[in-house]
Amino acid sequence: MPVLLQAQLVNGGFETGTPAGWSISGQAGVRNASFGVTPTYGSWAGYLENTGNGTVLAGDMEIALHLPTGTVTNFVSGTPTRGSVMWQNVTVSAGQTLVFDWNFMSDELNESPIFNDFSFFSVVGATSGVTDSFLIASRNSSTFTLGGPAGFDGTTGWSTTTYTFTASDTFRVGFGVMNVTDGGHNSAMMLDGITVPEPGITSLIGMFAIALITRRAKVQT
Ligand SMILES: [Ca+2]
Ligand SMILES: [Ca+2]
Repeated sequence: MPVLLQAQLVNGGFETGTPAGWSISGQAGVRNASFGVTPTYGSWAGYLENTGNGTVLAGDMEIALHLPTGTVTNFVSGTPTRGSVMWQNVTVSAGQTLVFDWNFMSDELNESPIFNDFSFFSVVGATSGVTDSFLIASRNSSTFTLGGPAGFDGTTGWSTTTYTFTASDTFRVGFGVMNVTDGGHNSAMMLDGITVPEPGITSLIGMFAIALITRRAKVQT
């Protein structure tokens, strides 16, 4: 059996009740059900928001996440102002996946669409040259259920996103929430169940089957 690289992603479910293992630039932490949204696994979820004195500029986010200049300002039209990011480095083999649950919420839903607050995630390899970034949700592109936690107009509800690593490398996996046009009317993203599963059981079964076939062929000759 080959030795598999350990993914080493830690506290992806935030069940320490803290963001331990994650680096943060801006305002981020954890929330439990008392906040008004139930985590998808266990008692705690990660939480990032885009309003407040602790938030940071797009350029600060790009430096923290190892993203090219302009990445964070080009996700949507309009001018991003301030927000928050959290990240963690994880070592994986090509073909492994990153899986996470997210729930975006905004206090902009009854404001002008120019306040197109958004959330995103990024995956940047240390040596492979892989630099991927994706819009997750925004005030204008997402579907919301009105209501939600105090201070917000609505939530998208929980969704699961899967990303497949295309190289073996150590990747900086980052998540962010950004304010657009002004610095008011909070938007936030909760995260839970962030995992890099070990290579699938089906591929292990496949390897085992090939071993059996090889062995049988040897017996017959
Ligand atoms: Ca959790
Ligand atoms: Ca806002």
